[in-house]
Amino acid sequence: MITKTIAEIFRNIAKILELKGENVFRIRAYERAAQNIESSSEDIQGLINENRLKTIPGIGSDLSGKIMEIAKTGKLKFYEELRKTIPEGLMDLLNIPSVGPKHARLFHQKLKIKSIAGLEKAARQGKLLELEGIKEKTVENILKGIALLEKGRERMDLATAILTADEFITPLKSLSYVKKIAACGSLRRMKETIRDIDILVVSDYADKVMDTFVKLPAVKDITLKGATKSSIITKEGAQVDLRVVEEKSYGSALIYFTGSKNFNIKIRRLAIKKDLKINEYGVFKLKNNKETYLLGKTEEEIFKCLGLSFIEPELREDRGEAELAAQDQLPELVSLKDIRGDFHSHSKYSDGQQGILEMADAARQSGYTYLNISDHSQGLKVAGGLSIEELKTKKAEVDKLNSKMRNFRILFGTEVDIDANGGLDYPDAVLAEFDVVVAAIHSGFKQSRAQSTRRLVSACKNKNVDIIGHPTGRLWGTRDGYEINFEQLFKAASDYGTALEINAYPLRLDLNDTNARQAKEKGVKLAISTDAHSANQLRYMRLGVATARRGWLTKDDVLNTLSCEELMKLFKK
Ligand code: DGT
Ligand code: CA
Repeated sequence: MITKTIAEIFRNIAKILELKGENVFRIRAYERAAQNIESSSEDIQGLINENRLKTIPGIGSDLSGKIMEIAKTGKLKFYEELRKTIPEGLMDLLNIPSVGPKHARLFHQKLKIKSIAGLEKAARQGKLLELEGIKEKTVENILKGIALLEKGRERMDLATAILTADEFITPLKSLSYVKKIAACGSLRRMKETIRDIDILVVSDYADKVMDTFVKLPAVKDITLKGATKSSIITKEGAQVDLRVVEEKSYGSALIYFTGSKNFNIKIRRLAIKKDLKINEYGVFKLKNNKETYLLGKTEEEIFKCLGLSFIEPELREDRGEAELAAQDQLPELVSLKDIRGDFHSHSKYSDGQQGILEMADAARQSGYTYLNISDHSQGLKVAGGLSIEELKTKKAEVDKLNSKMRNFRILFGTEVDIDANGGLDYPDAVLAEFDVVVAAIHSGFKQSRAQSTRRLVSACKNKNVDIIGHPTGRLWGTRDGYEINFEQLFKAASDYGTALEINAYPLRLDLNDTNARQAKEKGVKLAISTDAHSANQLRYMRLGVATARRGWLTKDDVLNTLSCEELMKLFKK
């Protein structure tokens, strides 16, 4: 929690300074500090206690003093004062993807705009067009940005949902009168975005559970407090529902509240065919217009009684899984323990937070046997892309580190930029030197569908390219991806033996579940990668694996279930 508070305050300071047109280095310092605090591999509270904050890059005496103040008081005087210097609401404008500080200042000064709602109104009334430098296209992008932002507010990303659920599940789990507890709903199905969090508890003391639940520190408002169901809103604005059931209903309540709704309907129909009734309380036998409880304690016994093999939560979307479960034909889904390495990560050589060795150590601790350090390519200056000269230094370091490693290999890789015409940002001779080449688009998001597809297809054709990174380029809550013709991309990937990435970064999850499933059906191999920019972010693998499972992928469909030796053979195509 403290990490989140500090990072948020520092980010807001950076925003206010931006709005005031202050020195860019000062702004950047706060942003970097926020980022480094979030990605620190050491516990921030621990560092505060031991007075070791200055070991975090970018934290000097000034910022460490400010962090201490926040830790002690929950607030920062400097920030409180700074906030008073600009109208409330103006800062929100900077959350709109296409609005920078220059425009926000302009809107405020010339049109007295103070909020997102005010900006939307002015945009719709054509008032922004009267300002110098604002074109039709700018207004269009602002309105699109506002819509994206609103959409993002309705749902949270999966990583945020997991953390939020943990703030409730961890303290409740430790109570002696909580017998069982689990997250259900879209979170248990690991959907890429979550509207609200559903938690299920078994307890003989429902009233006590409810009392504790609504008083937990993460709670802001209580919307409902009942005997078996309560609902709260967290400080971040997320809704959490908690239900308490009896032990004999746990399995049926799990199935019901895990959903999806369409899956539940399917299951209910199957039950009816067997003269049974299923609801959240159990499976009931119908005889002479009388219902008798049959079972309901576990999901396993319920699936069995309906004549189905166990259906993993990630599959429960009514996409054919119940039909296959009836024939015991469900695929055996890939799981986190099958993953032996990661193909996409960044080090300090480009825009990562840590050095190669620290990244490799973290990967090794995850039980991996390889990690591809795929820093950006030369043209991508904003992300610290490496010149051909710099590649030599990096290669020397990778070789040196590898010579000392046992049972682990650092792969010398790149995330090479695909240019506007489908060309790659290093010549073929340079690309041939890498162990693993990930190729990805980072610009030209507004090109036509045909052109975007051509770019990706041409990257697939290059024999040095092993994987296409974040194939659709979408960044959830910020921008939709470029449009592509998936049929053509899948065909090219399959024809030329190029894998497609499932990028596990929570705001990307790209390819998504449905695209990944289609790709598999066209014979394409998938690579699940985290795109980690810090050692901590290697943990996002879990989200990528969940997306793969939602896409029905088995171990055989996923490249990073192979050993390093197998891969090196495969990539020498
Ligand atoms: P979301 O929108 O991300 O919160 O998605 P879910 O799936 O968590 O949906 P939610 O929270 O509305 O409901 C949780 C589960 O409860 C849902 O997956 C299935 C079940 N459920 C909710 N409403 C209905 C309904 O009208 N009929 C049936 N059969 N099940 C329902
Ligand atoms: Ca839900």
